[in-house]
Amino acid sequence: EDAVKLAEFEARIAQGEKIEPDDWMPRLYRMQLIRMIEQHAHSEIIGALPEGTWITRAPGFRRKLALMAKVQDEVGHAQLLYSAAETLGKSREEMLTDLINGKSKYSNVFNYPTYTWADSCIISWLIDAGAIVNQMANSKGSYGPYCRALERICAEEAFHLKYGHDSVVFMATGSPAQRQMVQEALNRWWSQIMTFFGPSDKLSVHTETLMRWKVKMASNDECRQQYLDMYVPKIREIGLTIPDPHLHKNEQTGQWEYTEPDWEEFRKVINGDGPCNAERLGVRRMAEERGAWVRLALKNPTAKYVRPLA
Ligand code: BYC
Repeated sequence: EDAVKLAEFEARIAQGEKIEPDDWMPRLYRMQLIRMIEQHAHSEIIGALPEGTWITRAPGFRRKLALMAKVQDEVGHAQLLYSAAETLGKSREEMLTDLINGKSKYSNVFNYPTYTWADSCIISWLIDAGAIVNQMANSKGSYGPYCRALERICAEEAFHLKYGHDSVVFMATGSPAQRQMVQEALNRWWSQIMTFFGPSDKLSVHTETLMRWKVKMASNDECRQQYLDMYVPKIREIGLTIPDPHLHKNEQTGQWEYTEPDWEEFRKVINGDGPCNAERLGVRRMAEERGAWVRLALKNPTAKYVRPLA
């Protein structure tokens, strides 16, 4: 009976139909979607932290306003994504608990520090650009709630991209000190940008299954190649140097060639052992503890709860 259902399910996907929460789906499809959407949601709230720490130190009122709005959007994306994942049967509480306990992953790139204002500008432009490449592709995928969340997220990300581009161009065309600061930030972030799309297709575990079911609409390497096509010229156009002497487009294959990122470091970082993992999860844990009384009060307005001292 399941074989018949599976065939029907795969036929619907092949025809480009959307799968909705109450439709039959294979257990593996459900589990994979929960894993991916949950990780994506966590990436949004943890991703708010490296940029968020620059709100108080933003250079000027306009930049502060724009960054505040951007960071707020990222947290809003997490809300949309947690709601999409909840349609598959895992509660928000469970997801947040798995994040805090280190059981669930989130994007590796947010485990690196933002030393200067320029680091936050590079994230706003070039990490958000990566997110758009990945999410525009996957918004055409098979699971309705995830696709709808991605469409809305991409619309907001497109605005972040403009803000990020403007901030980077401002520095890259500014004083020698500003140019140096933004170049140094690019030097620090380039390898993170390259790993953002996940391991090479040879090493990727889930791509094949996820592409068959149209959860992923492009492989990790396809997204990376598309990104390089779109952004290498834009980065060079403003006079920045990409810190990879091997980066070039092979005109015969039409593929970018580059120094392979350090996948061993990547493996460590996604398994909890990066420069800022403990700090990032520490902040989340604190937020959970401080917000516990609110959640309790919402559930049970008459409960007595002693709010911990800040
Ligand atoms: N970081 O088989 P693979 C944002 C894991 S937020 C960490 O290729 P898959 C922003 C992977 O989970 C937007 N882990 O996996 C926010 C798997 O481990 P498990 C972030 C990674 O799923 C605030 C293992 O490696 N975007 O932009 O086929 C401010 C094997 O990999 C990563 C998303 O979350 C990574 N980079 O493909 C500013 C997009 N890559 O689970 C900006 C949604 C791989 O087996 N996610 N792993 O233990 C995806 O599109 C896919 O999950 C990935 C990976 C392309 C990331």
